[in-house]
Amino acid sequence: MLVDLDYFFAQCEELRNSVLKDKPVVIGVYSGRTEDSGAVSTANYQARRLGIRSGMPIFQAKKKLSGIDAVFLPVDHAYYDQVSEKVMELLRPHADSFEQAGIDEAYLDITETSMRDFDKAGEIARKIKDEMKETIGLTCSIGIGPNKLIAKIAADSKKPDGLIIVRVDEASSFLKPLPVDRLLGVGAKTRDQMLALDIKTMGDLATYDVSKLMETFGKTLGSYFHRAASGIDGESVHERHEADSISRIATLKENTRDLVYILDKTNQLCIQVWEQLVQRKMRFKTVGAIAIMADMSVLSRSKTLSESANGLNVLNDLVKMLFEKLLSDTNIKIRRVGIRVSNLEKEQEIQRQITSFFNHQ
Ligand code: DCP
Ligand code: CA
Repeated sequence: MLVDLDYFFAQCEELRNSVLKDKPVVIGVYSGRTEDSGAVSTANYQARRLGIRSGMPIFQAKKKLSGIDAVFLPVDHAYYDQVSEKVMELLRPHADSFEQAGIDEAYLDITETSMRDFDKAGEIARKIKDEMKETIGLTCSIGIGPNKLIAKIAADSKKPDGLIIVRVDEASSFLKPLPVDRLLGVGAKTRDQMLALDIKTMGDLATYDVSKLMETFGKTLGSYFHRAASGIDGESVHERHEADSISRIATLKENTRDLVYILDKTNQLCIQVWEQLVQRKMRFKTVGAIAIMADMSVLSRSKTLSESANGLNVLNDLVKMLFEKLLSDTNIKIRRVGIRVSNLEKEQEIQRQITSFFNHQ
């Protein structure tokens, strides 16, 4: 089973501000050069219906939505990470084995739990969707299939709020008409190369001469495309052992807005987080500051670096900057402070991650 949350960042924003639900909502990564420079991270379905897409320049999205009561918001990774953690906590107990595959998606091996019965698997999926809606307030799309590859493509085909079961004997007819770029690893460039060979659908790809595919795309990729288009995938669902974030949170002795006092506490938290990083030989790209305010509201700010870092001083400096920013945006006192590093990379594994996907044969 693959569970993927719908329009995740935008749905998180709707969750904390229900007024947004009736409007097109666009989440952007603002580069800061000019007011509107940057790219769309994601958008809710109202905005998508009006032509907004991930990756689109923000000025272009604004142009498309001009005259419409649309809402543009900057990404708030620390907050989405918190929601993501709750989502994963909800999902994990439903699986024999569990694999978080992104901030808003996870594979659940439910072979045992469902007793290999696809109808039972469907019931589990409905239960998960209900729980997700009731306890967290979010919708998701779920694909069920005989392997990870089919589950993923199935979930993608039924968004938003979808549930689809692709049984063993339905797999090839399900895949056959789909465009080739539904496959992981087929981007615009590869799609065009395939088009030149008159390969448009997965069916075309599955029946194409595999030796010719290998000639064009290389041996590894060529045979991967051939097998994947046929729905063949032997990958197991496995927990990624390295957590992809480390966080620490602490309560201040008294509620305060005094930066020196706050930093005294966050510096201790930074050391604890940094020690974990050193132990695991990890580098971070994103740093988040979290403040639980005197009125129990939660504020967070985060910063993503263009290059990963591992220094304690970098961490301290960023946390200082984030808390300065946070304080300047509110006049409420802070009760608890937290810091979080995410987007973690294992030093020697950065290269391996990129190639490992294609090395499974
Ligand atoms: N994301 C991003 N930039 C992209 C793609 C995604 O910043 N080019 C972020 C925002 C998304 C989140 O990752 O909310 C999850 O990505 P998905 O591809 O699952 O997209 P959504 O969840 O937004 O939409 P969907 O309903 O299609 O799953
Ligand atoms: Ca999603």
